[in-house]
Amino acid sequence: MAGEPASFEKPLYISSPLLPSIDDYVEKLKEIWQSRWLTNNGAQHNKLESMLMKQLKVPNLSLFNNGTIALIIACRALRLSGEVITTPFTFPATPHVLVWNGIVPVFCDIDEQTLNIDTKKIEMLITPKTSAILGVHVFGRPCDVYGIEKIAKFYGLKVIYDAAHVFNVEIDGKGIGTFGDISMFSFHATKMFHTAEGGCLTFNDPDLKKRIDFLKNFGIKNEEEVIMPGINGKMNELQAALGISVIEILEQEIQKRKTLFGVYKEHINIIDGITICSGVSETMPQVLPNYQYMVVRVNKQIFGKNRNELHSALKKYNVITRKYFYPLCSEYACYRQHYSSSKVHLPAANTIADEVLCLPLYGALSVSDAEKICDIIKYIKEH
Ligand code: T4K
Repeated sequence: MAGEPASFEKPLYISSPLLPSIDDYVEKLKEIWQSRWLTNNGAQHNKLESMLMKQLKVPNLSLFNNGTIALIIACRALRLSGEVITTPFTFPATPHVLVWNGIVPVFCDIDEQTLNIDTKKIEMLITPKTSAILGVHVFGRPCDVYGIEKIAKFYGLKVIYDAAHVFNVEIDGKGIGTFGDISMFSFHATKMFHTAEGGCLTFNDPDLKKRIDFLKNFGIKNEEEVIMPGINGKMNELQAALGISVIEILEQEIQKRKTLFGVYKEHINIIDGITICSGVSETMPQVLPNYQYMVVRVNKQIFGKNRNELHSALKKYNVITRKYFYPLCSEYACYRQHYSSSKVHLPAANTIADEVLCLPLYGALSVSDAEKICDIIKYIKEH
């Protein structure tokens, strides 16, 4: 049997931002300096908006200073109120944006395979106060978009998707941002495509564009008219220029991640008790994947150690993993008292939150690093 693998010299994190050459970015900064135009619909902003419409295959798109503000505005733009059915297995931003709109989040259990909102359990949570369903396409796996659409149509509900994890994903050849009424993409530094901080909304209804753009710019219509209580959600020129530089090298990053994903798959699938639960599985041939995250589930009975033990053991080898998404949002002090937060109603979400672990995946990771991480996991299992 092979000996104990050596620790990594420097910590390996779950992600490392994709950075263009500094010279390329400086060239774009020079254009900004010359224009003396730093924000409010500048040239870089408008260029990135059109580039992203093509990249994401969507008919309408509005850029934002971050994904959370974008999602807050999506709820406003659709005039949501009362209750919105969502998932507890997500980043805190998802339920928080509802509360910032005076809406009560109602947590629905998740599907064991996709880790997304369980379509079969949505209908029983609908009340006269329900105004929408807010799904999250977790770790690159799309929600059951057709099933959700059917329910929403039948009950007259709006559909919003938190698409923070699915940049570039397509379903049946269509950009994932074309499903539902509005989708939100996050461009945070930890995402495959990023603008350091940033995000966007995508939508099919062209009439929404004006309302969304008013809402992200204080509701200002012109010098003398403010027509709604908007907020400041604008992406500035420095962010947009970074996005343009990043998009130019994105394809290479996707290919590198694809290779690494394959390496993980080859080595992890043979470790008993560890299964990959991110990206697209063989059962989803209609989905174009994006390789945003490498997330595994740890089955204690088979692996011999639980998720927390693996998380701590990996740290000793300088592999800094994350327990996304533990704890569940339904366990936060601000949501724990909600009726829908009861563990009895969320069995799958509670089981999965205790078993998931996010491993390093980014283009700058080498194939041998990915192989070594798998060897370390094997070694931890055996000792
Ligand atoms: N909805 C969902 C489903 C989301 O996942 C998110 C964000 C949102 C909504 C909100 O979108 P934004 O408003 O953020 O646009 C990170 C990100 O900050 C967050 O954007 C992301 N989801 C979430 C899944 O991950 P943290 O608190 O875990 O980040 P942090 O700082 O611990 O970073 C993770 C690792 O990445 C670090 O261990 C090291 C590495 N890293 C991080 C940064 C910031 C770098 O190497 N360089 C960096 O600049 O939330």
